[in-house]
Amino acid sequence: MPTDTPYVPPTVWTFDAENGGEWAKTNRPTAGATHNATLPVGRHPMQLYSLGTPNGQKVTILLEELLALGEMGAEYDAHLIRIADGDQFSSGFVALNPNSKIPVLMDTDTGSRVFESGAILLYLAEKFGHFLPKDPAARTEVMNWLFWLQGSAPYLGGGFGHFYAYAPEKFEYPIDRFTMEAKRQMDVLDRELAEHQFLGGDEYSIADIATMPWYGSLALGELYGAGDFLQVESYTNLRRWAEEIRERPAVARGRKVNRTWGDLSDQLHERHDASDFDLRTQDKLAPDAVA
Ligand SMILES: N[C@@H](CCC(=O)N[C@@H](CS)C(=O)NCC(=O)O)C(=O)O
Repeated sequence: MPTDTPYVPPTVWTFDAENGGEWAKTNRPTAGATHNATLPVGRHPMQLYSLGTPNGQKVTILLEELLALGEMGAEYDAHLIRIADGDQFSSGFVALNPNSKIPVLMDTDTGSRVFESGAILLYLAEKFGHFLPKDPAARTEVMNWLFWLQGSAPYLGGGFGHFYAYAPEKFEYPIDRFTMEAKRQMDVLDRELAEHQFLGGDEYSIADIATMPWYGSLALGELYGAGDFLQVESYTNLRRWAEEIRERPAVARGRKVNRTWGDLSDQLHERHDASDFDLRTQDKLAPDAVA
C-alpha cells in the first residue's frame, strides 16, 4: 500500500498478504501444500509440469532440441501450471518439487523426479548424451556458465524485474542496485561472446539453452519493457548470439510451450504431441482460456 511514512522494520516481521504487488496473493512465507490435488499424467516418458516463463522455456527448448536429434525417449507431455492461481502448491506438485516452483520433470522411465531447471537440463543432457561436451575441459566451461546463469538470473528476475516492473511503487535504491547488476551481467556475457560463438566455447550447449530465455530475451528488449532503460542495443555480441539461437526451429517451438501470454499464435498451453504445434490457434489454448 503506497504511503508517505518511511518504513521502519518492526522487531518481528509478520506476513501481510495485502502488502500490494502482483505476487502478494500467491506467495507465502511457508512451504508445503495448500490443497490436495493430483497431477495429470500423459502417455510419454517425460511428464513436465511448467509454465512458459524463462525458467520453463529452458526445459521445453532442450526437449525440442533432443527430439529434433531423433531422441524419441525425450517425448513429453507439458502440463500447464498456472502459478498465479497457486497450482504449484497442490499436494501432487509439492510431492515432485518441495520448493513449489516450475519447472518440474517426472521421468517415468527411471522414476526420477527432477526439480530446479538447471538440474533438469543437466539430467536430460546426461541421459541423452547431447548438448554437454564429453571433453572434461569443455564440459567444465559449460558447467561454469550453467551455474553462472542459475546464480545470476534471480538478480535479474527477482531483483531488477521485480522492482522495475512488478513492484506497486518504484523506489530508486533497489532499482539502481539491480539495474547496475543486470547491466554488469549483460556485460559479462557480452565480453564472453566477443571471444566465443557460444557460452563456454564453440559448441551450442545447455549453457546457451539456460541463458537464452533470460539474458537473450533481455538483450533483445523483450523483458520487463526495459530495452531503452538498460540500453540493450549496446550489448552487440550478446544480441548477435541471441539472434543466432532464436533462428533454431527447436528454440522457436520450445518458447511456445506452456506460454499463456503474448501473441495467440505464439501460445501452446499444453503440449502432448509433436503435431500440437500445427493445431488451429483456438485449439492450442486451454479450454478455460477460450471465452
Ligand atoms: N531456481 C528455480 C527457480 C524457478 C522459479 O523461480 N520458478 C517461478 C516461475 S519462473 C515459479 O514457479 N514461481 C512460483 C512461485 O514463486 O510461487 C529453477 O531454476 O527452477
